[in-house]
This record gives sequence, C-alpha cells and structure tokens, in this order.
Amino acid sequence: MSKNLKNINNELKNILSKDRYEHTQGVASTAICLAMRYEYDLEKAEVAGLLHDCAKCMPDDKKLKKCRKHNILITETEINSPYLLHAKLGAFYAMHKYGITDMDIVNAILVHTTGAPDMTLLEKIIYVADYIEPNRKEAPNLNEIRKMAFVDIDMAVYMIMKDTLEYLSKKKGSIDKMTTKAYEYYSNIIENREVKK
Ligand code: DGI
Ligand code: FE
Ligand code: FE
Repeated sequence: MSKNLKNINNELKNILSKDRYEHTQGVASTAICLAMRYEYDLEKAEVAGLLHDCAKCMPDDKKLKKCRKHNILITETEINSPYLLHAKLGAFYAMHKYGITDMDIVNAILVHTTGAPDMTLLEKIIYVADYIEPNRKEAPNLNEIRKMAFVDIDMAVYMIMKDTLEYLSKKKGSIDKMTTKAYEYYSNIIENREVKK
C-alpha cells in the first residue's frame, strides 16, 4: 500500500463532511469485525472501508464532469441519479489519488452501492458494513440484518438488496441494471438453498 492508513485518514478528514467521515470510520471498523469473522485480511478490509465513499462529498454535476474527464462509463441510470457515480469515481480515486494497487480493494469500492452478482468476500464485507455500521439508524430490519451479517453473509447481502429495492420502488428511483442483476443472483442462491433443505 503506497499511502499509509494515517495519511488516508487525514486526507479523508479534509475532503469529507463530518457525518460522512464518521460513517466512513464506522464502515472501516465494522469491515474489520466482519473480516475477523470470515477470516479475511483485516487491513484490506479497513482500507476499503475507509475509502469506499471518498468521492461522495462533491456536487452531482462535478461527479458527472469528473467521470467524463476520466473516461468512466456513465449509464442511463447514473445520468438520472448521478450520486451513484461516487462508487465508480471512488474506485478511480482509490487507484489514482490514494495509490491503491490492490484490485480487491478497488473492486469493493466499485460495487459498494449497487452490489454485483457473485461478489468476492471483500465486496460482500464492504457492501454489508456500509449498511449496518453503527451510525446507520433508519433502515428497516437493521437489528436482524446486523445479527445475520455475522451468521451468514450471503443471507445478509440478500436481505439488504431486498430492502434497498423495496425502498427504491417506493421512492420511484430508477434502478441500475447492476442492482437488478445482483438481486437476481442472490435471490437465486437463497431460494435454491431453501429448496434443498
Ligand atoms: O454512500 P452511502 O450513502 O453510504 O451508501 P451507498 O453508496 O450504498 O448508497 C446508498 C443509496 O444508493 C441508497 O439510498 C440506495 C441507493 N441505490 C442503490 N442502488 C441503486 C440506488 N439508487 C438508484 N437510483 N438506483 C440503484 O440502482
Ligand atoms: Fe456509498
Ligand atoms: Fe457508505
């Protein structure tokens, strides 16, 4: 890792709002706990947690501008909901601004908002930690999902995707293809499991 944790932390303190910085600390420590549970590299989980929202605190038009500048593909849904781009842009900054060369970390940042089919363990850890970290207060079924995260991470991923899609359909938000594909993948896993039992 070319920049140490302290440098990353100091830089994040400068560019993130207070709440976002605290959220980021919560995701990093929750990711460490999940890494302990699922026997993953603790420092990689921490770095991915710290950096996952590093591109969050800028206006939406700037996100679009930066993505165009760096040739990052923008989907139709992202044009309607440019906040989604903080994941792709965050993965780009992790590599080019924070010197992260480990693609496990970069990919975990890349898919942290929509999820993806067949995620790696670190991708699942960050996806789940983002949703359950201690500063989150309002999501439905939070207590149940927090417990499930430490029992069966695929089930926790599925529960989060289900609740997120429900929330988005109520809000009438446009749904990214990746969000749909990810949900189909994990609902299949869970359903097939239940048939087998
Ligand atoms: O950046 P955070 O707020 O910590 O969390 P996040 O990056 O997981 O973003 C969460 C939001 O993203 C949440 O309100 C649901 C939304 N989201 C997830 N998938 C989609 C989506 N929004 C739209 N419009 N379309 C999606 O496919
Ligand atoms: Fe995010
Ligand atoms: Fe987040």
